[in-house]
Amino acid sequence: MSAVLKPGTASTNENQAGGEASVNAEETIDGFHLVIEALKLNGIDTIFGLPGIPITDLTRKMQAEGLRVISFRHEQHAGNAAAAAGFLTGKPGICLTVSAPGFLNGLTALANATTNCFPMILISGSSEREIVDLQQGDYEEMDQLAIAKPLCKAAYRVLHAEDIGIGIARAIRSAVSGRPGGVYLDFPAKLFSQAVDAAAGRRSLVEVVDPAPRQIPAPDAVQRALDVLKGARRPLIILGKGAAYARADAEIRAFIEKSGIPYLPMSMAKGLLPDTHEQSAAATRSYVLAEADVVVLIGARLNWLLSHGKGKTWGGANAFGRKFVQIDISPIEADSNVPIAAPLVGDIGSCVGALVNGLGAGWARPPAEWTAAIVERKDKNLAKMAETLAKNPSPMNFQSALNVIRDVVKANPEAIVVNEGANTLDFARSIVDMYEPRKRLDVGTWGIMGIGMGFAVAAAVTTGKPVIAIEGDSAFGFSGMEVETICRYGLPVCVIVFNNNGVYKGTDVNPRGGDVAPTVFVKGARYDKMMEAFGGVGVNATTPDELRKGLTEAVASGKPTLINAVIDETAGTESGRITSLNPTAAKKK
Ligand code: OXK
Ligand code: ADP
Repeated sequence: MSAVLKPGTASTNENQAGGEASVNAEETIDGFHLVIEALKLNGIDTIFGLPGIPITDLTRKMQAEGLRVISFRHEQHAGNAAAAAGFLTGKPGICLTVSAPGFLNGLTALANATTNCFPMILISGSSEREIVDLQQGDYEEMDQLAIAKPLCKAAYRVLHAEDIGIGIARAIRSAVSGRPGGVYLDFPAKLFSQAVDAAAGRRSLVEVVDPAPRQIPAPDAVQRALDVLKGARRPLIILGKGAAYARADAEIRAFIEKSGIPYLPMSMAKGLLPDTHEQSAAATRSYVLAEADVVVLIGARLNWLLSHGKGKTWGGANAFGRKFVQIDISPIEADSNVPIAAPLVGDIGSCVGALVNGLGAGWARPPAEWTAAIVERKDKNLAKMAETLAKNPSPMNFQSALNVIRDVVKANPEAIVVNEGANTLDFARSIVDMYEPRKRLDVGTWGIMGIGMGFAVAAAVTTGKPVIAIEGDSAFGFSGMEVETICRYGLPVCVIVFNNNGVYKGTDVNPRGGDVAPTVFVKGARYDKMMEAFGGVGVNATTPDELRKGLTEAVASGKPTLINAVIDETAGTESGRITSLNPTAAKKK
């Protein structure tokens, strides 16, 4: 039932003086149900959240009305799940939290989603406006809207039930149109019990038409990009997670294969084309970045992950004259770090499609000396990697454990990989090949820790595919309690904790004695027992064979599993491959 009757209009015969018609005229719908109906009208079927005042009843009613409600143990992970769901489905992921503290817990995920250009909506209940605004000390008093605003793409508050439809429509359109991002929606507690005439209430709901409209690039901008590209001797394409999000898989493949230009996938663009593709230059990243004379950025920003497009990574003084073509939906992204010779503003499908058409029959593939030099270096690095992976040290190191996961992902290319940590992240990125688009979720633009279990839950819930979460032991700690959530919903998630007894490694020593060093954890911890505590499968793997058996069984059975992969505690580098960002470590070098 999705409507309520106004107080005093009970549906008994004695009150129905006007008969059936007058009862219908008196029928009302409350805020709870308007929210639910507005979400359903827009194709939202899953809510990630954590119940409590004032949204507990909303979660119950949502479930009763057929929405899937996935309840977490901490709002940050519900928020991360919503963000990942947004990336994976292209619809805004919804996170629902209580007021002030719950809202704040969800805010990190909202800000991270915005930074990553993932569409999500954080809906938080809030306390009584009149008391909050006069700062009279309400239960969980906080001006949530003001706090959320600088951390997301848009923020709205709905005060009247008849505005719920518009509020939700604005939130959806804001989250997915243009550059996607996080949106905050503030629902004061009183909103939920407000009742309005049912027919008028339903008429106020909005089904958003074309929420993420295509944005066609200007023909002169396309021509400019083609002209720059045609002058290239050493062209390179960089695919970012925006390219994965855009679902322009066919256009991107056509552009790469028709142009013959080597490409480099950013971490979450891995699999857009299989990592084994002959034009992938991932295994010779430093070389191509330093040498390319024309770089086509497709849904990738020139931020820290690409060394801001300048400096040593890009060949230093040799870089003079390099030109960038940048395809992005945001018109203000170009020139953010270095001048962009040919900005191409529009949605990736339309922009890349236009470039494919523009290549024409007369297109000359890149000079063989460029592509051959890449292949030579790439083959050398692949051979070196194969040699490393063939080793079987005892205890396991990152590479020998990841070699197993590499094989299992190859055999199960539909599996979704979630990856966080420092060394665990950096080694996994280059060792575990991806074969299909949008199968890799990781720490993204911020290098954030704590996304692991939230992303894993979202991946399992939205796709139903096996999920393999490759987790550093430190990274896992941020969201570890959500293994209960994974067990509660019986999700096909296998968590592999790379346990080397600490952050980066487990061998740091406090020079003064006493407490252990800040980077060290309990030695020999058994993370697998955490999964067993909630009825899942726990595996303690000390060899690649044990890891292979545990992971293969987990993927086949779909049972929640946690594998404690025991890694040499001396293995690992401070901050993995980004040691240079760590001031102390950099000085030591
Ligand atoms: C890549 N490579 C390979 C392969 N793939 N060799 C052989 N075979 C294969 N398949 C080579 C590649 O050419 C590089 O060598 C090297 O391996 C590393 O590749 P890659 O792509 O991983 O590149 P790099 O330099 O590590 O990438 C830069 C980066 C990336 C910044 C984009 O590091 C990144 O996404 N980092 C995220 C880090 C992060 O967020 N950490 C979390 C914070 S940790 P060369 O010789 O060509 O260079 C934390 O919180 O504090 O420490 C903290
Ligand atoms: P990576 O970290 O993988 O390099 P970034 O997050 O830096 O990727 O870049 C993603 C970029 O993709 C953002 O600048 C964003 O505006 C852009 N983007 C996202 N979706 C689309 C789309 N559909 N069309 C065009 N650009 C998009």
